[in-house]
Amino acid sequence: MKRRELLQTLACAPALAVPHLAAAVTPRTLTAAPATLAAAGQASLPVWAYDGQVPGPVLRYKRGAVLDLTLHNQLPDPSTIHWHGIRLPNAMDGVPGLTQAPVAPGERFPYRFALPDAGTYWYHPHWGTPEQVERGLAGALIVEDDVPPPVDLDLVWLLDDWRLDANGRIAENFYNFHDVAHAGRLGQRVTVNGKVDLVQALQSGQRIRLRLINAANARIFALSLEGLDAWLIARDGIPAATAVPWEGELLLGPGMRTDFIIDASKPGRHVLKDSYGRGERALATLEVSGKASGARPAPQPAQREPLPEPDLARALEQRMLLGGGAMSRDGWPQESTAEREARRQRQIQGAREASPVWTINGQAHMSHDREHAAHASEFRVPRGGSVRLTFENNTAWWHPMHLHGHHFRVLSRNGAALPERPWRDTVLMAPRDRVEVAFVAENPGYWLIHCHVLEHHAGGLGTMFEVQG
Ligand SMILES: [Cu+2]
Repeated sequence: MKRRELLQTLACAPALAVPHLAAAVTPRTLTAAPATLAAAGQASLPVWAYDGQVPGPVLRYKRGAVLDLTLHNQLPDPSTIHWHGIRLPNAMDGVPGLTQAPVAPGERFPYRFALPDAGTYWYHPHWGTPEQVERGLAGALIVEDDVPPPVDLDLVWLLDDWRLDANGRIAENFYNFHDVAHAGRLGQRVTVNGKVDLVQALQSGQRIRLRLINAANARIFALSLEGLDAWLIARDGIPAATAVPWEGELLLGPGMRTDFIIDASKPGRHVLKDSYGRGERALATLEVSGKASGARPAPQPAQREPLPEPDLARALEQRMLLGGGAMSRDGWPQESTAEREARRQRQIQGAREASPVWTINGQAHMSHDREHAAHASEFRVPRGGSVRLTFENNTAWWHPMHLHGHHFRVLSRNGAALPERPWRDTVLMAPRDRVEVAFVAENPGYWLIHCHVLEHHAGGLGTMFEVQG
């Protein structure tokens, strides 16, 4: 059976029927609950955690395996799990009020779907997302290559930042107006796997794979590593055509992933740095012991499995104009006086709710983490149809735009064609950028397109489209 047919079979079959995949299924439970643990440089920090860990456990599967996981919600709030970057049936996408009911406190929800693509992915809630992700609910989902590039160590580093208050606790000012209207919630404490100043010991001569995941609410990491030979081999899970030497700063927006191969050829301490915004921060250190070893040939990325190729000649063309935010040229979303007052009262009473600040094609899509059914689809496309989508960022801010359930090719940026047409599930847009992407609408259902700065999404910067089955 061809892969495309397989996916179509999966898409129209009930979630439990996956007869064509022989890989073993090992059911497991993942519990989301409050916990107090050492994280973000604090000896005991109250967090929300998956299985008592921050970040959550690394979930590892073979390509083609079936993920069979039951979320047990022991949080005081409803929750769901979204599987970022995975091409899956719509009912498994974890969007409350759109693909499933929110999982109430004390309740369980089974997620069961095949993993079609190898790569570095991640999971996080999609209900009350700015708060739940900031409190610690995020983890890596690794789907192993059929034939991985040979390495001595395969490391997964989940990058995050934390805003702590004067008492060293997670600051409670979620959804505050300034964060929503500007760059989102940035924290003063930057961590790798929940730790400040993580040190990884290596032996000289080792070759490692380093998988980086940006799980921060809003921080764009500007990553650099000096002193070691390093190559970029995958973005957003998808292998690059060839390994690209890592030089200078690599921008990794919220939701985005990047995989590197790094050779521990020189002894000493080599620091992974972030130079986003003002100043420079050490994220983690690779500490190489032993004698210097010689340079090795560049690695080969894993073989890329074919993804459904968009048919540009017949594609549905859509434009998405991103507007609003602080310093907007064209004004802010319109609200009636009554709506504004009702929302202000709810906020005063403690509702976790943003104000409408951002728009797509003139509409602020509010309550997007809770009440999707109240929104209209931005466009509809028959299953198997191609879509050519142009994002125009008419704002003064950066936005990592994420498409649920699909990979897309990036065709051009600001009128300049990208010859390789790289595959992504999240594309980072600078202020005033114009980016064209294209994809095949594979699976029936309602899919989100939104900014992965979580406060921007909460403030209206998201929409959805329908794939008609
Ligand atoms: Cu944004």
